Amino acid sequence: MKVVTVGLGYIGLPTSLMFAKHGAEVVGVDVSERVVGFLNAGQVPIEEPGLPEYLTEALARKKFRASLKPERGDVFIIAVPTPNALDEFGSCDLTYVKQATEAILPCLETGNTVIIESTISPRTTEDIIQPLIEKEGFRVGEDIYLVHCPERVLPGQILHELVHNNRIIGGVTEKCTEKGKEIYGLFVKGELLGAAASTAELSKLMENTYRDVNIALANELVQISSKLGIDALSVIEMANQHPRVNLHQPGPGVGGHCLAVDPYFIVAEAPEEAKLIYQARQINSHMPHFIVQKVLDIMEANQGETITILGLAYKGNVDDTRESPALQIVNQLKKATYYNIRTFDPYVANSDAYSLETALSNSDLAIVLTDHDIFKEIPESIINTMKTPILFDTKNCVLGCDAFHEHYTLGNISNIRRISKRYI
Ligand code: SAJ
Repeated sequence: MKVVTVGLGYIGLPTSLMFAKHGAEVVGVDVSERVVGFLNAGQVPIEEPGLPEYLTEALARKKFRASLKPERGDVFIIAVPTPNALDEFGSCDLTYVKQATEAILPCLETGNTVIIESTISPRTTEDIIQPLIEKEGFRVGEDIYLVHCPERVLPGQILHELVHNNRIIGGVTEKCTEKGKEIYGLFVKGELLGAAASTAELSKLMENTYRDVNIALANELVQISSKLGIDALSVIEMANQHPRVNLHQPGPGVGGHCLAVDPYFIVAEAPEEAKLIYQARQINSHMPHFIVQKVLDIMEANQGETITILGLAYKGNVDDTRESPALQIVNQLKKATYYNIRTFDPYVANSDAYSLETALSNSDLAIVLTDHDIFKEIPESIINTMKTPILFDTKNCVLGCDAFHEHYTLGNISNIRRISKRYI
């Protein structure tokens, strides 16, 4: 089987290499000369555990090569980005998906399968992609099999989840679904769930929306509890003892290219109906501002000068800063205050400090915005180099905080006080 993948990013690359590992001949296509050059030279341009080894093996076995142009094959997989459009509700911008589809059209032959993996707004496969293919004279379901197979993999665990997650195979016809199942059956050990293409599209969006709405509930609880002087984290712990309750964890906001983006695709299609989904987005988008306010309160109470931001990535142990609330917090602090702002993220190239030690030395406040493992245990010797050892752990992930003289979380943030003068 020859697979042509269009888009070699966080999804297209691991998917290509997974097909290659399981015996398919894979041509990965990307518009970026840099990405194509890197990959053919054996270098992986993104941080994801296991990928470098998969690439080395695929290149050595001549099962994978990267190219700027699509070519003929049996299966075409489109895995290109779908950002929010710059319209009222941030609808799904299908520009790249349409361009990728147009790019493969001249290569299509009867019997081929076209798979859309990109996250798309409901009805896109049938209303937009199918007509593009049919205008070339093919009949979808008879000559070309068209399927929407949304990805569900968690960054940081992509290679494991590609194999073990259940997978929705949304065919335009039954035959399309069957073809999709055959193709993913090459490596997927989870269940292959047949569905209509439109069901697959909306299910994918609802999975991320479910999480976004639940995180919004936790973030709203933080704001309520902060006003009432109640520890939100203890409330969550207690409430989750109920057998049918699973409150999510609050944080500095919701980042990444999924939860912070996909719910708008639903809102844009049905704004009158998607009120809760929209409101949840508003709550989560407000969290960076809430955090900045609390940071200002802490700094004011302690008359500090330097703030150290620990973590810029949108979540722990990844290098991805897309939609990261940490970046918004840094920008707001830089714009609205005269404090010295120092950032440190070992995964992100352009942070200010190059080590935890240089980041914290002489600082007045450490704010943890990303739960990287390296921040979970901060050595006492480093904490002692701070001018005022105050921690604001927005991810509630730092262990053994005794060396900090004040330790704030989203649970106790209503109790900000001035620390003893002798440490200032
Ligand atoms: N977050 C919280 N509280 C929580 C959980 C997460 O504030 O209780 C925040 C994280 O810090 C991060 C954001 O939410 O900023 C998103 O992180 P995540 O780990 O929930 O999800 P992603 O964006 O890395 O991956 C999601 C996954 N979807 C679901 O869990 C439903 C993944 O399975 C999808 O494949 C991926 O989106 C995608 O590509 O759509």
